[in-house]
Amino acid sequence: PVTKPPSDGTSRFQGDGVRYKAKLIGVDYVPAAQGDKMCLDSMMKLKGQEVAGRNQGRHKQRVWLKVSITGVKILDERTGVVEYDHERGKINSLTKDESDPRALSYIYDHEGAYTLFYIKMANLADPVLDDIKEVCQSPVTQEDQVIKLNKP
Ligand code: I3P
Repeated sequence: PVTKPPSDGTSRFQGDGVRYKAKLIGVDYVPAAQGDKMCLDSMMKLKGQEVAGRNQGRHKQRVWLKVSITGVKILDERTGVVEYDHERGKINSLTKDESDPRALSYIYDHEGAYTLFYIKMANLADPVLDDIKEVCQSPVTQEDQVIKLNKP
């Protein structure tokens, strides 16, 4: 995939970034940041739970997925509350769901605890996968440096 040149201040990922409508299929603790089979097993398990929930009349949580230069944020659609703020450098194993063109997953590494997020987009997942890849691969910007320097 082609990576865009370093941020020149006009990137669509600046500030609030790009917003997508989605639903949270599920969240699962996994033992590692990587592993194709591990991801697929976790996704299959979450999908099973989704089906079981639907059979009991439950609905997936509606969310907004925001992709920006800092990473990915997941907000509750109704309240707008940021439920997850995922730093781009800690996003691993971005996976396209081969069984569902609208779904994707990734693993977030929070101080060595790994959590898989399985998300169903309102539309196709491909453009979102590309956006997340682009953000996670883009070179360190001045803004990142400033954030790092300001951290205690
Ligand atoms: C719904 C249908 C939708 C699904 C929704 C289901 O079932 O499968 O496609 O939304 O999930 O309830 P039904 O046709 O019986 O109404 P997604 O395509 O976004 O998964 P939800 O209830 O979790 O929103």
